[in-house]
Amino acid sequence: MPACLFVGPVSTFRLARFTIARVRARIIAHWPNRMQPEPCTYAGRLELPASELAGIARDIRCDVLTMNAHAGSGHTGGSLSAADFLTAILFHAAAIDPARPRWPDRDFWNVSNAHISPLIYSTMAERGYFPLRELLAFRRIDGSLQGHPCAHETPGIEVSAGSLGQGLSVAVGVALAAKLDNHPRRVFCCMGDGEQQEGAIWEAAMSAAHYRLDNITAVIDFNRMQIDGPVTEVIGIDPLADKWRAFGWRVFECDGHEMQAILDALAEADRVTGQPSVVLAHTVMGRGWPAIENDHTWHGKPPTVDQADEALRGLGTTYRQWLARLSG
Ligand SMILES: Cc1ncc(C[n+]2csc(CCOP(=O)(O)OP(=O)(O)O)c2C)c(N)n1
Ligand SMILES: [Mg+2]
Repeated sequence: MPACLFVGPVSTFRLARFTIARVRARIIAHWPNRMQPEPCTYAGRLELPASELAGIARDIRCDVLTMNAHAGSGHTGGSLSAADFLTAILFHAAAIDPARPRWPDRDFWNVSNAHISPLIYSTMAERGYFPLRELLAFRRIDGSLQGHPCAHETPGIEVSAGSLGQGLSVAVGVALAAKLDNHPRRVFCCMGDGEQQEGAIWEAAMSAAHYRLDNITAVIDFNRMQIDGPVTEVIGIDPLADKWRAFGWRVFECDGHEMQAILDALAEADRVTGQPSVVLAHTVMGRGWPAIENDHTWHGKPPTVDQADEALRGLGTTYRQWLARLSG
């Protein structure tokens, strides 16, 4: 049989199956209650203390490991390195209302290095944007938590992302709009260190300084690793702090795994007037699972169930226990 006669119907069948799955996913995502948050959510700035935040960050790491193993897919390394400062933003610094993701007075937060979606979703679920059990549908075509975040699929995701270098431009636009509206909104934008190689970041950095946007805080996951190896070996970004200073930003540096140091840096950034601020959070890729720490090959890999179990035991639980917690 000629190949075209064989391939044609198979492709048509696969396309039809894909289309049905996508339509089904959209119906389920917009079905009442499907992505409704758990009843207990909190509006505004939580300002939880560092000791409590550290425990939440540990739970979030357990979520990341479990959901990635369950999905058989997902970025593990950066999700573990950025866990502490994203916890600090969502559970301490940012005024948000997970029950009303579009609350007009909310602070704005986005994660530009959006391949760390397991962390984004885990932190959102723990904060109450949607039920924890949704994490077990991560990367499923009929789920609402796609590999790279989609604003149309997931309540609370402000901007679809995954293409590096774009998030700061969005954040600067929101910060500028807030200034024009005379609104006290604060804007938080997380980025990767390898992502600093993207030229668009520096255009956004220039405009934020030009417009004296003191309502924006960028936080960089300075784990010194990226998809292909150490950042210094791909395209070096040092001296990063001097570069941001030269672009007119106030720079703060902290141990990105020391919760109180993160809170202090965010608070200092909040007090800056007349210029934007950036926090260089010194982190370790894979932090929390010693076997993979500083190993760039874990940038985009999920653990197997056995590996996740080993990692979770190091965090004081097991894969089975955490899967049961997420299953509700
Ligand atoms: C514009 C663009 N170019 C390339 C990629 C592919 N890519 C995804 S992650 C990544 C490395 C990012 O490094 P870093 O920001 O350090 O993230 P980490 O590895 O620490 O999680 C690259 C090149 C992309 N997503 N977008
Ligand atoms: Mg990195």
